[in-house]
Amino acid sequence: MRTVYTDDHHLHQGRAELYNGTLTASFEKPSRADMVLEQVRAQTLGEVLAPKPHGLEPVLKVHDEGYVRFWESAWQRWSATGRDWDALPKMWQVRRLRERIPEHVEGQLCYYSMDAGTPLTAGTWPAITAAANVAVTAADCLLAGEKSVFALTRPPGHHAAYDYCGGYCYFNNAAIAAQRLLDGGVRKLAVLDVDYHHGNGTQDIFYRRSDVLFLSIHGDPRTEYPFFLGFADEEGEGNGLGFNANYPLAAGTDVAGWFAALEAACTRIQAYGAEALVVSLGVDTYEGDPISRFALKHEDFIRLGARLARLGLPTQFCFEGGYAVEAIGINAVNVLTGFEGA
Ligand code: SP5
Ligand code: ZN
Repeated sequence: MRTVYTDDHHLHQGRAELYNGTLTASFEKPSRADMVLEQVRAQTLGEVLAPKPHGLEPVLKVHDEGYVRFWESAWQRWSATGRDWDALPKMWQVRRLRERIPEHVEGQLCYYSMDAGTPLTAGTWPAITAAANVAVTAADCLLAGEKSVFALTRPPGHHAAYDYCGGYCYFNNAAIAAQRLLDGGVRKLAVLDVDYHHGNGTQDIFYRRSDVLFLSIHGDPRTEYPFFLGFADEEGEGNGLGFNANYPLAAGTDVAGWFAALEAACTRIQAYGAEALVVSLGVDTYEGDPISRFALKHEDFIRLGARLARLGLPTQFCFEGGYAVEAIGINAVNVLTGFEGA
């Protein structure tokens, strides 16, 4: 399996996130993707290729233009106010506040954010556009006939919705890839999100559409981030009714419980008749993850990959979360070798 990767992710390096009431070093950091790349090489997964530039067109197909343009100039505008530290939002447009776009960059950051874990840094824009190019280039590999491909995207994307960022995510790499596949001729596509956290952004983008079946297995939002989306009764709307499937599991669910949900999701993908699969591959389901509460072990990731291979679909993996940095590469690449070995 080929991996699409660029070092440009290093340009995005958040200093801190608000965590347990204090500013704590960002969990989402460059060494995460470095560790995955190291394992891609160590396990000789396959060729590593650089992304091709695709401009903003693929991004604008799944995100609001104002949102995209905000990111394009945000750091320049923020730093022009004399500040040289990362920007973090500290206010949100909650119930009964006006849904108006502020004029000031600080207000706009608040308007376009859902949490205080997703900093605006000097290199955020080049890094997120590079990640989008990684996703698109990988999708083009599938369209060219490859059976599977790994988009080693960082920063991650699945919490990024049509017009807001959050959960360390800015542009929704998996959604960008999914749209590319549809535009390239795939008629029915499944996006399966196995990150510990609900893929609220991907759900948001495809919620009213029937050409994408979105499925997510995740910690129950009654107790887990992102708290306000990811419940089992979210089944899609309008044309999309019946094409959204959430599998919330109680924090602490064991490996057997997790794989039971995976089985249900796979059955649903098969019944849908998907022609291709995009996997939002977060490995924060690992037992040693510092911010999550599932219990998968190294070898369970091999089993996950093998199960997905049995769907028999052209499959693109997009890297998402995972914060046990020392294990992140092994866990992510185990899924991919499990897929290939099946
Ligand atoms: C891509 C991705 O995995 N994003 C995750 C964002 C999660 N951010 C909030 C984490 C809060 C975790 N709180 C857990 C407390 C454990 N002591
Ligand atoms: Zn996650």
